[in-house]
Amino acid sequence: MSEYREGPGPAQIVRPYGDTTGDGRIQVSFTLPVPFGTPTQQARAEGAAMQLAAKMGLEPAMVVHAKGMGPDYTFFIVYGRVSHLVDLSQVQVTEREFPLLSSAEVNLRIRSHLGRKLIVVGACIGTDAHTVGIDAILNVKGHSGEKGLEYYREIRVVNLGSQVAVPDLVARAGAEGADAVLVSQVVTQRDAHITNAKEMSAAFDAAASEPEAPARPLLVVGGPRFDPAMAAEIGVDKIFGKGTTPGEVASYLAYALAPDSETPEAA
Ligand code: B12
Repeated sequence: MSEYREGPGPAQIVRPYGDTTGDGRIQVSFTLPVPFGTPTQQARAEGAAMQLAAKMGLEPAMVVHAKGMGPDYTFFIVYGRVSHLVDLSQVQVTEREFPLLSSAEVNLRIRSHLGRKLIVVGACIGTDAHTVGIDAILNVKGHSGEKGLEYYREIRVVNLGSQVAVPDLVARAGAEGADAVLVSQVVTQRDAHITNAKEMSAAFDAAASEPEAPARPLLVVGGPRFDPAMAAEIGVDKIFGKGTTPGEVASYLAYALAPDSETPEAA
């Protein structure tokens, strides 16, 4: 393992860079339930923030921004130095397990493997009304310069929108003969995204265990604060996190549901 050193290059041990290379300076923001009204309250609030910064190992530290958030809360930005080192050799990255395909390749895979359109049912479940993410994946206009799944000739998309109850999602997926169910969860307060996703996967498992029920569809969950490594724990097949593009999702669907093709891939 190489040692920490100043300057550019492939060092394995690195420190944060604030004002100068390797100075260990970082910036953190947080909110405390303390008022920021009178000068005395402001001094106490900043003192509270400094105490937290010291306990977090920021030394020296400085409150560079403090702002009252309503009568009882204060938002802070603290700038300070940490002594911790980052060992890049210990960083674990989940590699994408499927190749990225063009839309033509995805269509060809589906056509030659399934011989019919691949059916995708999408929804934002629970009380979550944040539809921009799932729409970015499903709607033809897409995201990040990539067309959404509706654009794919061999994919039929049923977008149920927001605040869909899990029993309704299960029923609709069954009625549509869904090959894959795509669920979005953006609100994460009290881990609602995890609870809701687990409830959803359990409901699909239960439906699939009924006599003569069709196989459980592929379950795909997405949202900005999901950890993609949690799929097994949540009981789904795949999790996509922040910054996902429609092409990645289409490629995964082809990989998972139309894995082999006897015919050569389209250009
Ligand atoms: C727009 C927005 C809204 C809009 C939503 C409009 C709509 N039709 O979607 C409105 C104003 C309605 C709204 C309401 C609320 N919001 Co809001 N909202 C946002 C905001 C600003 C942007 C979200 C967004 O559209 N991002 C853009 C999309 C493209 O990104 P994305 O969602 O991450 O999706 C990408 C990936 O995650 C992934 N993905 C997402 N889903 C899926 C699904 C699948 C299957 C796959 C494969 C991939 C995938 O692919 C997408 C493309 O890359 C965020 C803050 C932020 N900057 O993120 C807050 C935010 C999400 N909202 C928040 C909150 C608290 C609320 C409210 C509770 C506020 C309130 N008190 O009323 C309500 C809740 C309403 C409800 N019932 O859900 C909080 C959530 C905090 C938390 N920890 O949960 C946030 C983070 C703001 C904050 N910092 O406080 N909100």
